[in-house]
Amino acid sequence: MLIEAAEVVVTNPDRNFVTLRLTTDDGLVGLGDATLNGREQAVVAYLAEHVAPLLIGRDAHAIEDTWQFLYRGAYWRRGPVTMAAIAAVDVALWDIKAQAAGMPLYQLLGGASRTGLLAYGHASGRDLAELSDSIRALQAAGFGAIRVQTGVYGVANDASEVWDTAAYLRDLPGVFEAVRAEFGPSLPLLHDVHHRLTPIQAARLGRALEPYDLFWLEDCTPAENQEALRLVRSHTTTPLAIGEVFNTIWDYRSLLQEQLIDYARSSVTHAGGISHLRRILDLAALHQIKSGMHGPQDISPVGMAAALHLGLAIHNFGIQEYARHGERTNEVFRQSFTFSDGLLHPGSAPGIGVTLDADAAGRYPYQAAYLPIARLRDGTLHDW
Ligand code: EZ4
Ligand code: CO
Repeated sequence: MLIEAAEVVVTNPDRNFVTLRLTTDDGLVGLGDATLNGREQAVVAYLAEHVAPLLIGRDAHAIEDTWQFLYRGAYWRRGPVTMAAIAAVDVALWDIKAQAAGMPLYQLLGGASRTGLLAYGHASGRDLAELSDSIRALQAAGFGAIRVQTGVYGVANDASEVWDTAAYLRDLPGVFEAVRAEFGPSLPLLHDVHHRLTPIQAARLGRALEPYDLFWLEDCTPAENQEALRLVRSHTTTPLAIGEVFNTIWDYRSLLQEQLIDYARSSVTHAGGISHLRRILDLAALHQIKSGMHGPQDISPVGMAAALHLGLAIHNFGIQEYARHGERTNEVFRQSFTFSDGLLHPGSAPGIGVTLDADAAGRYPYQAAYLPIARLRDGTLHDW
């Protein structure tokens, strides 16, 4: 079975998505997500100019060899653009292989290790009343775990946020105290710091949040400095999650081997696909670290579906972020995955279970868009 066509589809039904579509000589179509929020066209060019021509005529079954060919053969290794492009090829090939086998992909990855995947949704509010409404709305939508964010320490507008670290550190424990008082001890609660603290600030926050029993504290420091986590870890038992901006196993090496975190945040889309993320999570498993795959709206339904197949199959699944897509996105990407009773399931369709409606995609052309930024009160650019 040979790869006959490799096309890159860019569409913006609710936001930009980049999708690789591979077609084989016997007519199977595989999809891979290559969306890199705010830098989408860099991956489009990488795929269309440098990867697609190399794929034509290759054996569609040779997933590992193609992965190594794109990683080692390029000479220039790692990086978000490269690894998102490789991920898209990898997932599209797994999609094809599973369709050829007539099975949902998770069966080829070892079969289901559980009945469904615990998902968490995003609650936020500018004050406690708004936050409480947001949590209730998520519970009504079926979520059994919730990420809690507040705007009490920063002022957000469309493109940037004024960030005050001291106010944040002062206020956040009180927010969790109020949420626990209202929603009880058993609701799993998560929080994302977005890389905004120094190690000593993060250590203090982790310790201050211990009474509220967080499921995890995410991206407490800019984690490209893996060694910084040693200090945080030595001061707090609040579980730590890191890795949504990582793209290879090398970014995780000391975090996993020294057991400095509890959850690995990488997505299939940004960490080299099913083949590479599985390697990261296997190393994590040796150190009792679980998956906590990134699942924001900027990961397409194709990337979400791939994550669900991997999450269902691995033993060390932890939790899946699920930001839910809008109606137009669901019209472009038809999905077999389901969400009920707080659990996601990839469904039983052969492959990854997502098809792309090309006519619908064509109705929503690319529009340039960027992530927001954060600045301190004096104008200094801060981490987002
Ligand atoms: O800022 O997905 O945990 N989720 C996050 C996200 C990220 C965006 C980046 O593309 O931190 O909201
Ligand atoms: Co995050």
